Amino acid sequence: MYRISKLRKYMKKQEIDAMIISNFANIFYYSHFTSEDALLFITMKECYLITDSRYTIQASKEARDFKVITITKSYLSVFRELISEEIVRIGFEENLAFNRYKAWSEGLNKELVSLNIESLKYVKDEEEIRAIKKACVIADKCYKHILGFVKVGMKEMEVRNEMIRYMLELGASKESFEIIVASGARGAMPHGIASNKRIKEGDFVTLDFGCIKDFYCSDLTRSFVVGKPSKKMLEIYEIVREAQQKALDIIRPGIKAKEVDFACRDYISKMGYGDYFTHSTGHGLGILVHDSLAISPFSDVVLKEGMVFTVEPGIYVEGLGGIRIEDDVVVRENGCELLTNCTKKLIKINN
Ligand SMILES: [Mn+2]
Repeated sequence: MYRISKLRKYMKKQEIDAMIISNFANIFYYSHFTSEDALLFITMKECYLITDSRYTIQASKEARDFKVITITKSYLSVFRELISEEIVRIGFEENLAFNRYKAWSEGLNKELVSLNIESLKYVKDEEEIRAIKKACVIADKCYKHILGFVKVGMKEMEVRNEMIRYMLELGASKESFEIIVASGARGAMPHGIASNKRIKEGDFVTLDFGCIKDFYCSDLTRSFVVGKPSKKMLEIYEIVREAQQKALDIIRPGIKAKEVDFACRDYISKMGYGDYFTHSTGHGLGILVHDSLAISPFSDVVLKEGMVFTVEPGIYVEGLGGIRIEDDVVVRENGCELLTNCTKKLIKINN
């Protein structure tokens, strides 16, 4: 109930009497219900989970702190039954589907207020960190495995398929997003998902991947080389690795997210590649692979113990290729703990 009391504290501050929750990540976070076909309705006194008859049994088993209501006609008609006189202002998540917003604002005759409740999930509890760690261990093992699998002439897509197969074999429920396998010049696309391109001698290959375990995500990136690397790419690799280390070194409670970003960015700029680091340094990670915590030049969020996020600087040179190194970390009392631990030494595959 700790998560619900945090939410209620926030509702009180915003003068909200009840909150409608419709995003899967939030439904799961507050209720432990594992399907997205539901809504939560949380007042200062009660917690309701509204779902249809396909999920009634599952909901009563999973969402133990919630009263389960089986929908018969529509969500609107259930709300009408639940909403008493004393409920005046009702909160909803900012990305509520417009058709729902329209139906409920017209049908309820109450003040509906859009709220961003994402920051309530930034700090993870130990149960969440345990799940993320499990997902990270699978990703680490997958990296090690795939280094023994990749060969010159193999298609990026074959690498992707093997990564998915292997992570499932290790107990992942699925990949946490579409896997990026970007080799050679394709590496200059930070989000170059696997294609039918074959990996050539001399190509750097960037793998960006992760899995879902116990409903939590991992997100890991490594670049390695097949054959002999060019001098330029070797130089870029070392700059990215050093930039990432600079960010990891300054992470601790009390500093701002943008300071972590600047630690990477300033070093990359100093080394002459500032224009080639084209994205933020990292993002929050949890039930969603990208949560709204941004480790970017614009983020004034102050780091707290228990926050989990990625640190992933990269350098991308069109026509040449790209390098990115990404780890997942949790902020601890005196610094940060790495959740992903596979090697960052440049791996050269020779076959
Ligand atoms: Mn990432």
